Amino acid sequence: MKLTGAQILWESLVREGVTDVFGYPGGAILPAYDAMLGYPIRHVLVRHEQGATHMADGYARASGRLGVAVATSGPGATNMVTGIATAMMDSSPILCITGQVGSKLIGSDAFQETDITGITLPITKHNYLVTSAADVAAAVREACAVAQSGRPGPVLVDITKDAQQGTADFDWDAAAPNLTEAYDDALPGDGDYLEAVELINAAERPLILAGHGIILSGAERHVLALAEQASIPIAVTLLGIGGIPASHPLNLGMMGMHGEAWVNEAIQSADLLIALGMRFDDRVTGNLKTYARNARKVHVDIDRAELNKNVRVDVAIAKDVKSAVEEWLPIVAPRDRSAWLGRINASKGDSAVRDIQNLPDDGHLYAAHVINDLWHLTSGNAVIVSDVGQHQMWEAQYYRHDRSRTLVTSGGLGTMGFALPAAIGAKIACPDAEVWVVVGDGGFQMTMAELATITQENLDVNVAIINNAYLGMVRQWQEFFYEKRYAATPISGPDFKKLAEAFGIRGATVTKRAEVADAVNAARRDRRAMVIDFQVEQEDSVYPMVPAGADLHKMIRRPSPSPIVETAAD
Ligand SMILES: Cc1cc2nc3c(=O)[nH]c(=O)nc-3n(C[C@H](O)[C@H](O)[C@H](O)COP(=O)(O)OP(=O)(O)OC[C@H]3O[C@@H](n4cnc5c(N)ncnc54)[C@H](O)[C@@H]3O)c2cc1C
Ligand SMILES: Cc1ncc(C[n+]2csc(CCOP(=O)(O)OP(=O)(O)O)c2C)c(N)n1
Ligand SMILES: [Mg+2]
Repeated sequence: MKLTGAQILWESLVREGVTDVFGYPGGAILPAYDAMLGYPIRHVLVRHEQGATHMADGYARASGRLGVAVATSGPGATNMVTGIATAMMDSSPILCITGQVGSKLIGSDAFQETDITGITLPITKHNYLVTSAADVAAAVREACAVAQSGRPGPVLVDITKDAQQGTADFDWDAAAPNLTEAYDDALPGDGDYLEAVELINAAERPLILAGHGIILSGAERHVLALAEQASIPIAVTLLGIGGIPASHPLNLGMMGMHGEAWVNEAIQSADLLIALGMRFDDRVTGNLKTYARNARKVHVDIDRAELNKNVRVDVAIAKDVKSAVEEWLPIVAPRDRSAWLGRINASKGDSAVRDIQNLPDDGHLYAAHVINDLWHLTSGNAVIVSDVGQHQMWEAQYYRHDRSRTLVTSGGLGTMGFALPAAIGAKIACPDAEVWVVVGDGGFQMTMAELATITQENLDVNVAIINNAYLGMVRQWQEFFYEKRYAATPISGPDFKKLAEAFGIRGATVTKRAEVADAVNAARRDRRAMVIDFQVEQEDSVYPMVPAGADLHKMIRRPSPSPIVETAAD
């Protein structure tokens, strides 16, 4: 069957199961846009191509399906760079399609020509420059496979205008990908699983470190079964949140810089760490020299480059975490570890009582209260898409996620402006989910133009702006480490309620705790979007905190007396 390159693009995407794309047109991608009208594709017009990539990313993280973003050449393509790097750092499977100038013009500084495959080489898992219609199908099919196989990640396909306009025979089967080992998840398992299980069976004080890889692998139930079978407590990374139910008694909570104090203490006193699908990010380990010195270490990661990269381990297994744990389960011995669990529990102290709801109202509105109330009012069932900053950490601490893929956030790149567009992607992927954006006043102002996308697509995405009139996380570092010299962190903003209304979206302003429930309930009652401006305490800080590079057990604690109960013993 003879088709144009543009038709082959959509024919291939549709056959790959793609139903939704996020994009913005322009000259070099016009043939593809024209051909798109003939295919069953929902196209969401974004307001900035960065938004398209974050939407594709949010789509992928919320659903596990490939997210697709489309842009034109030059500025359209370069606007995608931040979103691609965000997806790369967090192993999110997205496919970016860009138009390119005609193949004969490449290298001539043609109008809107940019070497996007060169620019994105270090931030894509793989990328392609396609200059002939005959090559489109194979490139698209392979790109879809590479993005989703092994350790997922972003892939970019740059297609010249003449490749879109030219014709070729479309042969679906001949274009089937033949992945090399590097992109295939059927890696032979390195490391001895018997050795890993021996360490587990012998350990007195084992601890599972559960990461994003568990969610990517679909290993949630397997890891929980391992923990329950051998009475092993679990600590989660920021991106592992939701992979293990927060309410499960063996789930201790988040580790790392803003993790629970008792979790970091447990890491430092464990005799075995079982790291599953996590990459020992520096936000997780603190000072590597003093990190978990008493512990032997088992590490399972599908990407062998992660093994022995940051932390030297005793058993390194390059394997999909689900198949690794499946192999272990029949031979992991049930054991009574009540002494170890009791010790961790004791280190929580009285202040582990988390319900800050019951504290007396001192007239101030605290971000932690807002998030805790949001958790209660949504029965913990919402998909929360958080941005980057203090509010992100409070979300991780005070919204208790019991289900996988219900927290979508940028961890590795820490991309402000991610949340609003990523939430749009999450809502399109999961139309029945209740989707909330939790975003700072700084990050919201980076991508708030996407409110127009919400209106145009008639989406029910609610937005909780945690408005402290500061670039709060940076202000906190200035308070702790730069003698409160607040250089460039006080930030003004528009009247967010009026702004929302200007976009045709309901708006509300909340300044007191007593008003939180009414606003959240109003947002939830109606199947239209709403933006709530929660004007919170301006100079509050996230506790506990391990200063960057400090020993994990040396945390800065909330000074007492404090209006908010700490989450761990002081
Ligand atoms: C302001 C801020 C503060 C932060 N503070 C903290 C903090 O206090 N605590 C914290 O935890 N994080 C924190 N983070 C996030 C941190 O930077 C990292 O993003 C996070 O720790 C990474 O978690 P991860 O290793 O589980 O996930 P990823 O970085 O996504 O790594 C996943 C790993 O799983 C592997 N993998 C993928 N698929 C599979 C599979 N099928 N089988 C096996 N392995 C697989 C991958 O190869 C990769 O190594 C913070 C971020 C920001 C922006
Ligand atoms: C694109 C981008 N620029 C700068 C930063 C550095 N940074 C990290 S947190 C933060 C402050 C975020 O402020 P806000 O969105 O208001 O959230 P808050 O911390 O106040 O909750 C900044 C500037 C970043 N992470 N991303
Ligand atoms: Mg702020």
